[in-house]
Amino acid sequence: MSTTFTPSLTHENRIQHAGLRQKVMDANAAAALVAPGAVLGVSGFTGSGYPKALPQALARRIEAERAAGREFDVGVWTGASTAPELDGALASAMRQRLPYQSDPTVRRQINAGAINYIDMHLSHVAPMVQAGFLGALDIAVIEVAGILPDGRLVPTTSVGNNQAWLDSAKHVILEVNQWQSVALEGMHDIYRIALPPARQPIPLTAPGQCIGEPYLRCAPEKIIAIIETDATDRNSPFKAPDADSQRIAGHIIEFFQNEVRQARLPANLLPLQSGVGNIANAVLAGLNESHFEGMSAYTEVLQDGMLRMIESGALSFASATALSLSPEATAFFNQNIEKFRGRVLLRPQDVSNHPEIIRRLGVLAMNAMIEADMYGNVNSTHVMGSAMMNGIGGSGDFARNAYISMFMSPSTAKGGAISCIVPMVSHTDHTEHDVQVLVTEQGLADLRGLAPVQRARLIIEKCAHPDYRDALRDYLNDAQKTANGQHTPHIMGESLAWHRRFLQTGSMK
Ligand code: 0RQ
Repeated sequence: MSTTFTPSLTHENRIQHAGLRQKVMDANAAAALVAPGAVLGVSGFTGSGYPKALPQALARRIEAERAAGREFDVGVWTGASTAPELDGALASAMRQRLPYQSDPTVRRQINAGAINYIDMHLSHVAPMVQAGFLGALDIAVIEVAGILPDGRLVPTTSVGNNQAWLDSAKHVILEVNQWQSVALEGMHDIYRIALPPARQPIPLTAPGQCIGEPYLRCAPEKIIAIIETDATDRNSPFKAPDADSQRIAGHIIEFFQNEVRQARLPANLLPLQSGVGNIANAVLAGLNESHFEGMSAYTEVLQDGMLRMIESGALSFASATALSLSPEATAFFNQNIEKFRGRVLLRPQDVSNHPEIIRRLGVLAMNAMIEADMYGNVNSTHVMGSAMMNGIGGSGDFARNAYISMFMSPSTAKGGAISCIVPMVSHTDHTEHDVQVLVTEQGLADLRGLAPVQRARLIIEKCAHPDYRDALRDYLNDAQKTANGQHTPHIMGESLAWHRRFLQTGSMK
């Protein structure tokens, strides 16, 4: 992409459209425009670019309405997870939530059965909303860095589903955030994917290619309110990589080195995708210290690890839909934003996570999991089969379509009381067919070209914690003796006995 982009926005003049300046009001006045039962399409992706004022004002209004005995709830659709100012504030007011969250209060409400949570592949959301599969969208609430004289909108630190919300919603409320750097202008690539039968191939053949324009578009007459804010994105700091994460990173780097030696991957690898969380960050830190150079990323979130890789030169380009930076990395990014121009591009999530592009580029996908079974099926979302953790997020978009799909986790959880390698997963998000490599701190199982029983033997020996290996071997041996077929032997009455034992005794042992 061009590095000679000249931004139009200035810090002092963020709302440059004369007519829209008349729509500025405070958050309480804007919240009064939201009707009970409304479905809101809200900006925000992994703690970045979410509206900071309207959700809190709306939460106060809903509380007051309910105190006066009037029913009031809302549906909340986002890009992915947001922050306490949005998900936390509205948790008790939500009737419906999609497509991904990681907020403790929302999680509690989901698991109490109080919120209808629709856990979706992130690339599916925009087309399904645009096709009308999910019903009408009443109001888009979108954070922007500014508004140009002709009404084009400068996005902030995430793009997510913003263009889809602006296109589909009946009305739009904008938050213009003074805290967001005006220098973000030019670092986005907004491309619309048409619905069938008008859909065309997406002309993207390299992570750094621009195929759209750097602005969101919205018909000015749909905009019913503009709120001015000055508040930071709120991401939590990453933990320093612990020993297990470092071991996982080490196994992955060794695997990549061997793939290069075997001429199965080029010396600068293929575009990387990395999930959220501390393990993912540790893997990136490990890659930054490895000898790989000239790498690229075609991913969903750009977190601290990737920022450091860009800074060190190990990563030449990162395409994502959102930044997901710690407060320190956010400050560094904002102070040094010009260094990142031409090296970072934020795209709509139906492009960042699009199967066609992931398959074309040959993305190397690295995602965390809750548990895997000995045949390689992966559970990313449910604790003990029933309780929602966060959601599938983009992991399925990448896993199904990656060049090599890897899942990683420590081999145990809760101080060793849980084995993350189990006879049968208690919930399946990624089937064995979408999982080519499993990694724990114990080792890496390369499952490519193996049949189920071969996979099981390798996963047990390479990935399971030594405390659970014998029990897994016993289960597999017993299953081979008693199962009604030898392709994927299971003992139906026992396959979930480890989970049952944990629920009854607090330990799988
Ligand atoms: O619990 O928080 O109470 O300590 O799960 O586990 O090991 O810290 O790992 O933070 O990377 O999260 C899969 C949830 C992993 C995440 C998941 C408990 C463990 C701990 C967290 P505590 P860790 P992480 C692109 C990719 C789906 C979305 C995705 C996730 C907590 O990575 O949500 O991949 N992924 N998106 O103790 C019971 C087990 C457990 C367990 C771990 N087997 N049973 N509890 N835990 N294993 C990004 C987006 O889509 C936006």
